[in-house]
Amino acid sequence: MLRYLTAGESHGRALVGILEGMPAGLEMEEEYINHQLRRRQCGYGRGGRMKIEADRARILSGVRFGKALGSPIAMLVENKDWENWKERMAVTPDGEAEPVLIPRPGHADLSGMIKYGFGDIRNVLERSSARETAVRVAVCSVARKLLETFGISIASHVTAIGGTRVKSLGELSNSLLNKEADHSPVRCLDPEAEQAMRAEIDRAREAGDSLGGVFEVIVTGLPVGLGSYVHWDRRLDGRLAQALMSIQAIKGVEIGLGFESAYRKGSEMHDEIFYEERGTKGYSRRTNRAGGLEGGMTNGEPLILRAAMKPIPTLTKPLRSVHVRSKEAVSAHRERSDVCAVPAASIVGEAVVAFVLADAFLEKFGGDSVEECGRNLAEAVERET
Ligand code: EPS
Repeated sequence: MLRYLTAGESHGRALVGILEGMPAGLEMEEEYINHQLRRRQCGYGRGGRMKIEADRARILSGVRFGKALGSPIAMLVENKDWENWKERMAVTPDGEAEPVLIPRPGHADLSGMIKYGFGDIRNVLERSSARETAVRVAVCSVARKLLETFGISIASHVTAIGGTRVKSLGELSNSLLNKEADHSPVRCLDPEAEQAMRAEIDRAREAGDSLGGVFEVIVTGLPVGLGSYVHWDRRLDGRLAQALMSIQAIKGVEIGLGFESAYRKGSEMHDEIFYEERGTKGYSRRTNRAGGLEGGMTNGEPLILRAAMKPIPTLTKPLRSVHVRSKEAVSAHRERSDVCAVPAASIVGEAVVAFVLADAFLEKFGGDSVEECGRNLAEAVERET
């Protein structure tokens, strides 16, 4: 079983992650991870924090001479902003810190404060912050590398921000798709929509407001049969949805046509099956409305997932809230924040999807070394053809 843990507060000294269960021999270098971290930091609509941070992962264990050892891989991403928060986030107190006493609607603030019995909302917001996704992307990059080693590639793009949605999407291979999306400040492939999204972000910033949106993750090169139909917690669609929903601010997940499939007739929904004597497996589909998953398993078609992100709850023109000591009606706490982080969330989406797929891949083809996984995969492909 592949698993990971992260630790760290948004303005603490550093974020750390431990990934366990990777086969030995996987080629791994920090620059591969750092490339993914740079992608996550981009995007029109981010706030002042991203000018401070230049995220880099340091591998602390589990890799030697550029190859995974099969032992836990630990990594560290330092918070540069820590310098400005040393006193307020000190492990050993050195004086008083002004507590945060007004919860922001839509944030973890109020429920977290009540749940843990805190007298300072900072104790909640520091960990509930999406800053944690930096180390998630770092850790999940290793899973991504494993998938890439076996020809599985992951890409993403933004399909909506605020009221703007992309109209059409051309057919692009995953490497081209990511190249083009990374080129766009909002990771959008439709130039007209891109302009409109930027304008919406500008307007929201001026109005002290924030915006959400939708991103799509596409995975190609998947073998048939990852996941299973035999038990609820082995169904890959459920596992992918859980991973995407675990990203801060995600409120909805779709697979393939998703909610649209509820309104179609069976004849307009299901992807008919054909058999042609070409390619590695003879079966083929001419449509992919299922989004690459049937019965909780991959069916060999590209995996298509979408996630909806709500607008960030920290507003410079705050909503109504309550002072937790005086119980007076006041405006919500203001923190420096982003106006829109959907482009960054799409990179986090790629990362968490990579983790779930790598886990499912190792369940089926796993071994102690990458070589052994390769042999298992090759055998299965041979059996199928
Ligand atoms: C976040 C608030 C902002 C974001 C942060 C997530 O941070 P700050 O309060 O320091 O301005 O920039 O995101 C990141 C730091 C990051 O690396 O993505 C929040 O409250 O969730």
